[in-house]
Amino acid sequence: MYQFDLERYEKRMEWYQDARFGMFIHWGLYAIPARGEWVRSTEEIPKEDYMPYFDEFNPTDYDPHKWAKAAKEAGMKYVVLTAKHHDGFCLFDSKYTEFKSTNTKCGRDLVAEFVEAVRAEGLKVGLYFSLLDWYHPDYPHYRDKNHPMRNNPAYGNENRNFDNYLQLMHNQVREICTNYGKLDVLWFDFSYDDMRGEKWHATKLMDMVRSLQPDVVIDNRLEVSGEGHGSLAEGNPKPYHGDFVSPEQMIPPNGICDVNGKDLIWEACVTMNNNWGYCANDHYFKPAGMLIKKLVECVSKGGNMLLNVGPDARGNIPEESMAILKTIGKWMKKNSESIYGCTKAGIEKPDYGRITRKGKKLYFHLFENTIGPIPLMGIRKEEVEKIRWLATGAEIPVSTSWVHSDYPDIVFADLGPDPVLPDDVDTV
Ligand code: FUL
Repeated sequence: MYQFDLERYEKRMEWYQDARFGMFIHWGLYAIPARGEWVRSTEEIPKEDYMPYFDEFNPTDYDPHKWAKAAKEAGMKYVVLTAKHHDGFCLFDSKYTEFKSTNTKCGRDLVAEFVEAVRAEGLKVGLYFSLLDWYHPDYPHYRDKNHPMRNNPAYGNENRNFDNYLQLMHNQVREICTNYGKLDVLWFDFSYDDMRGEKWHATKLMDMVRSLQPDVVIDNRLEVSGEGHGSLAEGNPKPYHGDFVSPEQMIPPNGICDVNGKDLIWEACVTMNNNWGYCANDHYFKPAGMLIKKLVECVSKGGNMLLNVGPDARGNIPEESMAILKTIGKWMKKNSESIYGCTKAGIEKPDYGRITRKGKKLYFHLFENTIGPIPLMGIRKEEVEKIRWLATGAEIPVSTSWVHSDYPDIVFADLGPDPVLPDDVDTV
């Protein structure tokens, strides 16, 4: 049986923690109805009414190189694609189902093309895999309160063989861990009610994954859901059941730590609008400046951010999302030094923004106008070697007031040898 190896764990998490910023991609048949990836459940669509999307699916514009380029230009370091979402449709050529992209008009193994394209851009590659499967006849739909057929009396519990389902699920995980080269991230989704951990035969599954992909970084949802406080309330990841905590649509107030106060590795997944999958009527996109600040916030609390796009049925990332990615990329070009390889500063956040840190460098992110001259709190004046604007390298006269822009500007403070932190509040 697989043995948890702390040293190996720390090693495999290095790139992931340095990366800090990744792209999530939710894409599947649900891009056609264009009402989000949960459409089959929220609208309780029976299988026969969902199958026309399968018959129709033909993403003629699918070019994962474009996606990978967009991620790279935005400063993202890894990309995670939904190999299979809750509707059960596989974007890969699984030999255990007929419900897969290779059987649609497009006839392509979309995952194979995706992993190749992402690697070609020099990015790390990840696959999302749903533990739920609303297509498989043996999936325990009677336990899943979100199952599309939950209110259909003709859909009883009889003749459901859960072991068959588990077999399929494990087989498909084996396929994605075998047929697509070295994976960097595996993103399981999700546990609910008593369906968690050993109900999925998690230890067995993890043993298999680790034997095939010893260094893949795995989320914690074989054990927990992503709701609320990023699973903190539900317990921390166990060595067998995940490498990082996966808070969804929220940033934990103080990062995430275990019961002993030890920092845990985490990643906040975040939508650009209000849906993961493509949603034609959802134009409520968050401003790019806000998303940049959220990224900074994650890093300042020791976490990653996985920002989502939902390509449309032809395979194009929506224009609004592309525009956001471009703006973020512009900011990252000048300021990514304050993101990659950075973490908590160990100093309380100032009123005007957030602080990230890399070794002896502190990055004071200015989210808004400071009231007066920029106060660099929590460090002693004598310990500061130099203070510069990160984007230009220009010296900052100590009394400078900062002028507001929509995106965070950054003062970068280089500390001299052996700085003592945190310490008396001092104003530089
Ligand atoms: C959730 C899923 O149900 C959503 O559809 C989405 O994939 C999100 C990242 O995780 O739990």
